[in-house]
Amino acid sequence: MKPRAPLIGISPRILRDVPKELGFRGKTLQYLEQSVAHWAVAAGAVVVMIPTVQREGDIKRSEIDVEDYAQRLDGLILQGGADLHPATYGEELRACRGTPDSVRDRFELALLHAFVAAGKPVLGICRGMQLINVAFGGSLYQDLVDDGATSHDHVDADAYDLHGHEISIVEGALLSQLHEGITVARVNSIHHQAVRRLAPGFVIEARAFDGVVEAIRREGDGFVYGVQWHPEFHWPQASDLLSPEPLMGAFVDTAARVADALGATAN
Ligand SMILES: [Mn+2]
Repeated sequence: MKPRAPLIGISPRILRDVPKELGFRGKTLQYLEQSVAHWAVAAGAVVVMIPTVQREGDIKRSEIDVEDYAQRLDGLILQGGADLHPATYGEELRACRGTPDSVRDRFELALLHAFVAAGKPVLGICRGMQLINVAFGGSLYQDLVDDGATSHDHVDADAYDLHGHEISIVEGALLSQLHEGITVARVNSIHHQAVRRLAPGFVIEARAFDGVVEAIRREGDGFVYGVQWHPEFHWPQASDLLSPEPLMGAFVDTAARVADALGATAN
């Protein structure tokens, strides 16, 4: 029999003002960007999206909670997206772009804590990494340039995922181990915020050439990892960019190992 593939949940992006030509008048869309899913599928995972859970739903109060997802699924990927509301790290809204979505913030924070409590691996991409840092007590630059963290733009609206920069990978970091000890690589860059105060219990795995934090990992046995770039857009083209496969491989392998261990305990 084919071994059971790990089941990975991806948190949704939320679109509240749906362009007229798509239909769905007055409705809210929850969606995932396909390359995130394909990246995980390519590493051997079965992937589902996790729609937001509203205990006080429009139609009927639900007893389903984030814990149900954390129990059933083997790992969580937090997608990129709009800025977190700075209230999540105790600041007034100052330099955010776009409209923060507190429903998404609350839902993803709850999901993250539920998966971590269940001992399941979590991988955060861009906003997802920022959310991980905030969830464990860190803070963000609301805007890297406005806040004086760097003079280099980490986002270029026209170039989008063709905009990038070099990173230095910390010696001995997991990311370095996954890439045969390399210490320099190139990644895309589609963000104007980043980690300011690192959350307690986390280590920095990589920084951009200008010092901006680009990858973080929670210390200890679990797998809670965040990258500031979008590895899913590195695949399958761009050969000069850091391969996204080792990191996803490590995440999916951890999900499979944890699932096996929990299964063995349950039997
Ligand atoms: Mn960057």
